[in-house]
Amino acid sequence: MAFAKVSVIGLGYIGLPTAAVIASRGVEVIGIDVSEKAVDTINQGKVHIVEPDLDMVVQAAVTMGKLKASLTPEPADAFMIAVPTPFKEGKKPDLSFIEKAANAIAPVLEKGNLIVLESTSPVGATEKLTAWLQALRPDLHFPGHSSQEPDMYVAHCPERVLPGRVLEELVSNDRIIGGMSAECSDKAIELYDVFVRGNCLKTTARTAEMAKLTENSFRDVNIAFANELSMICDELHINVWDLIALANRHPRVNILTPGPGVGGHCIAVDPWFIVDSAPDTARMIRTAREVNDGKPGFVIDKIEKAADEFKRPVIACLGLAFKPDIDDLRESPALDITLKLAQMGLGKVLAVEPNIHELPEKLIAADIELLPVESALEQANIVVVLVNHKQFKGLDKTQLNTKVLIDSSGLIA
Ligand code: SAJ
Repeated sequence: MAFAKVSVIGLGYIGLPTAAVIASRGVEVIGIDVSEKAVDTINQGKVHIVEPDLDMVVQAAVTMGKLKASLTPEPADAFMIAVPTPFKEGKKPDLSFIEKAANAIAPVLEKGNLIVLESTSPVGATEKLTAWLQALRPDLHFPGHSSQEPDMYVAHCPERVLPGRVLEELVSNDRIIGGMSAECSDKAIELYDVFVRGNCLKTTARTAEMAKLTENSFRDVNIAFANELSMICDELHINVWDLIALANRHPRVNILTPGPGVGGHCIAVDPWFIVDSAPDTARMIRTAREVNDGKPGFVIDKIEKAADEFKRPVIACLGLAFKPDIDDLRESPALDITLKLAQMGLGKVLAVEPNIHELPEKLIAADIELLPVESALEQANIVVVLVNHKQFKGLDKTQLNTKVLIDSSGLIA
């Protein structure tokens, strides 16, 4: 086998499922993470993140002896880097985790190794990674950075899986593979062929980087259109949900769903990488980000106005997750809105989130109570729909007749 041993650097939402799926194909996988807790948990066959079926796949891979986690890298045939790429001050991409990964693997690299960057990255990051590795290992020859025939392979293959469907999409999605050279792309395709059923589409590293940013920006711009429409319709006293349903009957119109804002760790971040690279040209992409970032404030203003009508209203917030039918509360506009309402002291805030059993510490500290939907509705004067979880779909709407309803997600409307 061309890849007898694969190392995955960063065992988070992308790295761990990737490591486990490759291990399930019989390849020896060593996962590297800086968190001792994550490493220990995985080595016990358990998981430290929530994703459907991931626990089973990890447990099987660890039990079979194919997946092992460690704090320190060791030699392997291929290294897949799946570390975070957040933005820092001024919405500039922060590549420090990629640089740390390069520093960590450099000492164990051997001639002929493949290094794949999976982290969503600004254009030029794969070239930077290659330059860092070349500087750290002058004895090896990296593509584009050595005067001699390269003996190392470097490529970018951005992850594209949807949280909540990661295991399925890891295998079934097409992959964009952009090598530092055509040989690098071919080598990386060999690796992805081990576990990907979709097509591996060959391109350059820069195009692959831009493709991933483009996909998430496309979605962000389209969601911004829906969010802007919802605010315009509010001003014009038009039901935006009826409007969208009608407009979407046109064969070439497909408007997405307005919501309380755009959450998650990708769509609200990645477009800024394009804006940072082309600040004067990326005008629509920047505006879309601003529209979506402004939506939670719009929802809060509406709730504040409604609360003015009561002495100390009870406000029930339905949904805390960053999107429907998941339990992921990170970067969630619904959670931010709920917390802000409590901090503003508008009234008693009740949270309903059927996918979790206890509230995060900061919500408890703000005196927010987690309740089943029925009890929250019983007590509430104002009901705010933030996330369209399936558990809310069958709600008895007559129960809401006596309440002020603010439906940011179109559950009832
Ligand atoms: N949202 C709306 N209205 C919609 C659709 C989504 O308000 O019509 C909101 C959601 O509620 C959520 C946010 O947008 O807060 C993002 O949700 P999402 O389901 O659109 O995307 P993510 O962030 O879960 O995953 C995205 C995916 N990218 C695309 O669909 C182009 C996924 O394939 C990527 O792998 C992932 O980002 C990533 O890691 O980059």
